[in-house]
Amino acid sequence: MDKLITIERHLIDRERELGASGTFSQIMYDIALCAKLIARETRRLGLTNMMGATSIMNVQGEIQQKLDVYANDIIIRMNSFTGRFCAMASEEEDEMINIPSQYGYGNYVLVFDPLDGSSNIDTNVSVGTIFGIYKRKTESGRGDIDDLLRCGNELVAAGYVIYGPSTMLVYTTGNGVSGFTLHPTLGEFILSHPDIRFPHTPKYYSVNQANQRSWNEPVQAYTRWMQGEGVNPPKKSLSLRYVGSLVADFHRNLLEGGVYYYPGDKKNPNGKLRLVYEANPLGFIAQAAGGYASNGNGPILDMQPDQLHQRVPLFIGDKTLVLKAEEFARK
Ligand code: P6P
Repeated sequence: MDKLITIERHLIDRERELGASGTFSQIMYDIALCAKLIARETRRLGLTNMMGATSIMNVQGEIQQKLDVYANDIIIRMNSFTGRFCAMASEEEDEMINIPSQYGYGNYVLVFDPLDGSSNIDTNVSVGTIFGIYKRKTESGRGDIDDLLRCGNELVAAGYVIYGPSTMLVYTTGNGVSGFTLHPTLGEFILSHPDIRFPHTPKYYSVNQANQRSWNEPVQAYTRWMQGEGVNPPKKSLSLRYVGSLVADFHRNLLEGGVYYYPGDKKNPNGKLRLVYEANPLGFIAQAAGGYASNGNGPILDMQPDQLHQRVPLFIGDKTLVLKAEEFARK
């Protein structure tokens, strides 16, 4: 690689372009540092006492993995004292996260899933952190729930970190998607994927087909269409790739072309994924990369959340394939 552009350099260049104050750049540095700290633990998991589960069940009704707790604590601690945020929300926290008053309150809001797919972590499958950043809605002081329950269209930035064979941080401010790879010896995130866009021809569809019998007929018909049945199926036949880790599936589909979907079913009509800190940030990234995110009937990013942990059916990735899901739903 002839020219090393660190995430710091990239952010400074963007700051100058936008005439920004620099606070956003500072936020991204802090998130990048959290990613480095979490990556360090994921890389040596089998050699430390961080493997396995705690005895704690989170608000999602899932047993917290030790690394869930570590990642959550790191992100909260590293972003509380900076005075850049007025409120935060995490998949691992029942309620909104208040900023201790001694740290001061900033004009930004952070929503995040500290370690998505963590049930895979002990088997060395890629997992990820998902984050979204808003400007505050309330005027000043301590933020409140209205700062957190926001439409995805109001995001000022969103990104994810994928802890895989390499650690990558991918983010957008809505205008282009940039990917950075953590250099293992320099300890810096280096620009490796300058302008990520969904490829024109998709290769994959990602869904847990074990749930197929519990889907409604439009989703079953959509899946059969994916497999080449019905009218005008995909020109290039799609392969099924499903990791069981949203960030890993989303990242592969973003780079190689494809769609991920987790539909509702008879038991869980709103599916499994959460709107505020999973569907919205990834939907914002998908849109910036020429893709689309839908709840099966319309844009995820237009939805007004009414609860912090509300779930939403999610179809995300290649725009044509996601729009096709909406077409099946209308039949
Ligand atoms: P299932 C991980 O728990 C997660 O939220 C996503 O990362 C992943 O795509 C999905 O759930 C897997 O769920 O029901 O297929 O095991």
